[in-house]
Amino acid sequence: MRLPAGKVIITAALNGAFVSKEMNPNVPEQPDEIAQAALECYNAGAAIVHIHARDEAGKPTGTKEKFEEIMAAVRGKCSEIIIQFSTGGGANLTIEERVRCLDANPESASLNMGTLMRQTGAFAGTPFSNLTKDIEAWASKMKELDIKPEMECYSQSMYRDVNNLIKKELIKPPYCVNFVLGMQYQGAIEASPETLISMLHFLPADCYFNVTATSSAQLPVTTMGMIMGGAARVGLEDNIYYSRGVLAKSNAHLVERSARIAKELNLEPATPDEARQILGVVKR
Ligand code: KMH
Ligand code: ZN
Repeated sequence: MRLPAGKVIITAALNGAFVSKEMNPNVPEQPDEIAQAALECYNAGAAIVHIHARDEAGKPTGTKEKFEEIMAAVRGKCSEIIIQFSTGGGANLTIEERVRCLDANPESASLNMGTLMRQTGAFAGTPFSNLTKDIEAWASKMKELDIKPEMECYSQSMYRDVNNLIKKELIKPPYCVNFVLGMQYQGAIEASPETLISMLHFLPADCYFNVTATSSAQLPVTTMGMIMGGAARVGLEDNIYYSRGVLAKSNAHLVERSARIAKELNLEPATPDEARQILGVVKR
């Protein structure tokens, strides 16, 4: 399903679990840094911020208290933007820790639609586990709490679980799918024009699509997604560079460029309230 004509929805993925200040000193980790980044991204044209929590040492954490702290900090600086918490968490978190963020009552949360295997780094061999029974349980909890799930699909195979949730009415339309392309996990697919077209071709009915692409594919593949009627996710979680060898100065640096390109393509970035209306996000 395409976004309304002339509109695009931009998500800023601020920090993720893997990127660090050593890789790019502008990655926001602590609540006040995350809040400042959210404000700048809102001013640059983002309607949604996708957030992972870090502890004081910068390691991924899943405590309700930390997510509440982040929520209060972001709301204190930017009351408008849609806050999406990650239930992907980080490789060091248990399945229970990953979903505790739902108790902090975000408007939206990511919902990963299948199991992948990490093959590089310190957690090589640790699965990114998302079994159907867990996906169902998390979707039910999000439905109960009126939290809009964004279904993260790393390949077309994950549409089986999307269709399962739709069939069992564990999610409410309109549905939101994020194509996560180019992850270095076993089971993921590349970020390219061909994979994007294929993901779109097999997308189940009544699903809006967002496009995430890693590293140097972020700009071209998310731009292609906008042209095809999708939303775009940019930010330091997926790409720490602005251009070859040049680190991005901030998340807003990346959002500004995508908003500028969108406008050149006659696509107006949706405000958070417009995005809520389009995607069926319940305002807090
Ligand atoms: N960085 C990827 C694993 C999530 O946070 O739930 C995609 C992602 C998933 O953002
Ligand atoms: Zn994430």
